[in-house]
Amino acid sequence: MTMAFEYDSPGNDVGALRRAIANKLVFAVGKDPLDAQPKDWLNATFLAVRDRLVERWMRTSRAQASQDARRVYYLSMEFLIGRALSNALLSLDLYDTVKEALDDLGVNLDDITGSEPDAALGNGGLGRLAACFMDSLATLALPGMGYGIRYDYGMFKQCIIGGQQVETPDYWLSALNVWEFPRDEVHFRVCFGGRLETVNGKTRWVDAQDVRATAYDYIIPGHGNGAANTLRLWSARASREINLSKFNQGDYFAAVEDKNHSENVSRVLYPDDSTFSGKELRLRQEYFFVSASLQDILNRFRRDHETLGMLPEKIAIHLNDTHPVLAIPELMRLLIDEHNLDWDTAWDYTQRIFSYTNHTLMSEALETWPVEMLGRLLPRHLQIVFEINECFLKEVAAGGHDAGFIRRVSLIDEHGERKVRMAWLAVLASHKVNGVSELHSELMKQSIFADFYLLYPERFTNVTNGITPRRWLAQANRPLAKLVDRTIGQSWRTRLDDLGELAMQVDYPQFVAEFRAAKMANKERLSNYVAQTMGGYIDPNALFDVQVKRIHEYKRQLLNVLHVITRYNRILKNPEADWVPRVVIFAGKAASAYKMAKTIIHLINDVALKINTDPRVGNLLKVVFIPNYRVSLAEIIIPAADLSEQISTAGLEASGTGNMKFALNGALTIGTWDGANIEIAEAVGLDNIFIFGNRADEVERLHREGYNPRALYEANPELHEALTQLATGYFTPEDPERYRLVYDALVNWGDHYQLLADYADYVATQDKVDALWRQPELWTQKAIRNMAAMGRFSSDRTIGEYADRIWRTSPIKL
Ligand code: 26Q
Repeated sequence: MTMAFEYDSPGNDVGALRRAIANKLVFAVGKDPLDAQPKDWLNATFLAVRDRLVERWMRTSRAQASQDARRVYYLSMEFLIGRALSNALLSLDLYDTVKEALDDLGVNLDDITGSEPDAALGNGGLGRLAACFMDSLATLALPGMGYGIRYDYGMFKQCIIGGQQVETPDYWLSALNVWEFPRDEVHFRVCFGGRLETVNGKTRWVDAQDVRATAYDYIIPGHGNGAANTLRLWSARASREINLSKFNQGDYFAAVEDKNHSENVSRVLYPDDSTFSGKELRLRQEYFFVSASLQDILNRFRRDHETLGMLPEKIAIHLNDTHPVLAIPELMRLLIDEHNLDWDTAWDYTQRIFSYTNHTLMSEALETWPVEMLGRLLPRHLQIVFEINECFLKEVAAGGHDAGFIRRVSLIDEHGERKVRMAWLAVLASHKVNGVSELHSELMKQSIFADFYLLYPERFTNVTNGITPRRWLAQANRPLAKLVDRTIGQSWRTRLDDLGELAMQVDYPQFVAEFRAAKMANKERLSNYVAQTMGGYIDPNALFDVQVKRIHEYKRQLLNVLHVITRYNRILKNPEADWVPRVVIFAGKAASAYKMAKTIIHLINDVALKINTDPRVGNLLKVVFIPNYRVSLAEIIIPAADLSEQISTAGLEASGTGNMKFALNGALTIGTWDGANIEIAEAVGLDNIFIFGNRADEVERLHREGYNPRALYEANPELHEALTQLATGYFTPEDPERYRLVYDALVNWGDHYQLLADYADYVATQDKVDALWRQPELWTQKAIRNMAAMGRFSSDRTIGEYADRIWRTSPIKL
């Protein structure tokens, strides 16, 4: 570096920020302040704030390199980040300063943060978990980065038209994306197709087509610690702009088509959650980002090290579910074919480098790729997988296992069309495999991975999920965060256990009252949002009963609807009784091909229409489906909830993370003994949570021994009434058959998710919720106890466990 290299560190007082924002507006955005729109102010503010992060970012990268710490690379197909501006401001502790600077310029900060589009590069829980993990990695100053795909189109936008979900594309890059740094100089070739050739005993992959992966970097600020990490997302570029020979032959369109074809790889996020569909483009996406990431990782390592000898000591690669599992044969290929390592060394390194998190036990979500497809697209990888399998099965056979066992653990499923089992490959190649809650990690060992658990018991472990308190309390719930700050100070942002000090506040009426006031402010905000975006009034004095998450049968939004219908019927039979007024709030997207999930959305809206317009009900019961659930909407809904619905069939929700967000924001949970609900119950105490329904072992027993939903339907008059209303078009007289299939699925076709088995206990537990609501003081005390017990569910704790027990890496010094 020459001595002439000088620059000004940006100042952080109101005046400096005011000038910086004004400068950015004029010189970078190119707007006259007289014409500037909220978007322009957003970009100007963004750029000014970004300047204040860049120094930290560079300092962090240099520290990571110079300290040569073991780096962790988090590979994920999804990062559900949401908005960046408020988060960055809070991490720099500049929120109030920038607010004031903008005030001076006649601009309201809240107006402009509201115009930022969400970065919605994920479906749901798994993608949001990855985003929380990025936040915690940076906040703990751990040396690491995330790798993923820069989809042009993120999660679709959901509109509700005539009560039904309609999807429209989310072209989130249409706004000037000032948060990303395009790194045109960082690019890698990713190959598909072609064939294998053997020359002098060495395999060569030839005649492949290729795309170019180009890097885009996103700054992930650490909270108040001067660190900033990188999330690197790959975008596909045609390796040649257009096919020149076709172009010269005068076929312009065919020439451009080729370009489009290769660039399609990073075009769109698959909007499927918890189902697997074996689409070739999806396989291309998986390999595309994994190959680019591994080339980048090895490049970086080679820059700082003479040989590859230290590779497994210096890097850890984490697989967020099986979606990036092709990283395993890709690392083998790179080490053997490109870096000339022998097979045994390459395999030893691979096993020491990789670790894997499983997020589901449901068979329909487990990835398996047809051998035929893999062989056509990635012939060398298929060959490597076969070879891994051969070595492995030999070892298993030598261990004395029988043919049935060998068939079950084989990486290749030989029933019908041959398929590669990606989860088996992940377990085999990783030194650690974890589930995401205690129950899930146990069930994982007993069910899908039972055979592997027998072979490699020491590999299996649990790391319960967590959430970042920066976004999910400090940012989303400013009224409550301020109250907590006033009461116990600000340390909870990075030491969430400190919330424990709040427990004693239940005896201070002043605090209890202020806690209620904060909740009320949040409910008013949500009520205003509903009024503005959907029309219609919801009364903030009512109990806000909330279920927001992807729509899926196992999550049992339908069970919630059955309770709503039952409540409606009860009110009609006894309108004068002393009912607790409730607003039942739903939000969530259905996968575009998931018929039943879409029908459930339709049903919620049909039931809502009937109930909300029934004058006999008035304000005693309202049902609202809020469209287009996403991170920024969750930040409004969750702080406003009184009751959190976590009612999955026991054994099926791996963890849940929404459950943690609600409890942290002072909602009480009604939930099944499932996923992290169990650990939440243990943390808050059974007196402070509403648990109902069959447990996982009972669910499993009913499943095995047979279960008779029709008998339950016939025996319970209220259930009978609700289901008959569904079957006979009570809510949709204009189309009486609309929900016949829903009825059939429950009563006649086995009720796969056992809603009817839990119905009676669920409704009875909802009555207990009402009873507690009538004692507002007691309710609030329990809500406070919930919040106070959430320390364990910080993603800082989660990431700390990964770092200690799985990645064996420690913070860098800044
Ligand atoms: C796979 C192949 C092809 C297309 C899509 C997919 C796919 C995509 C996303 C499969 C599954 C997912 C997402 C799964 C998911 O979000 N699981 C959730 O993970 C959370 C974080 O661990 C848990 O809290 C939830 O319990 C779990 O459901």
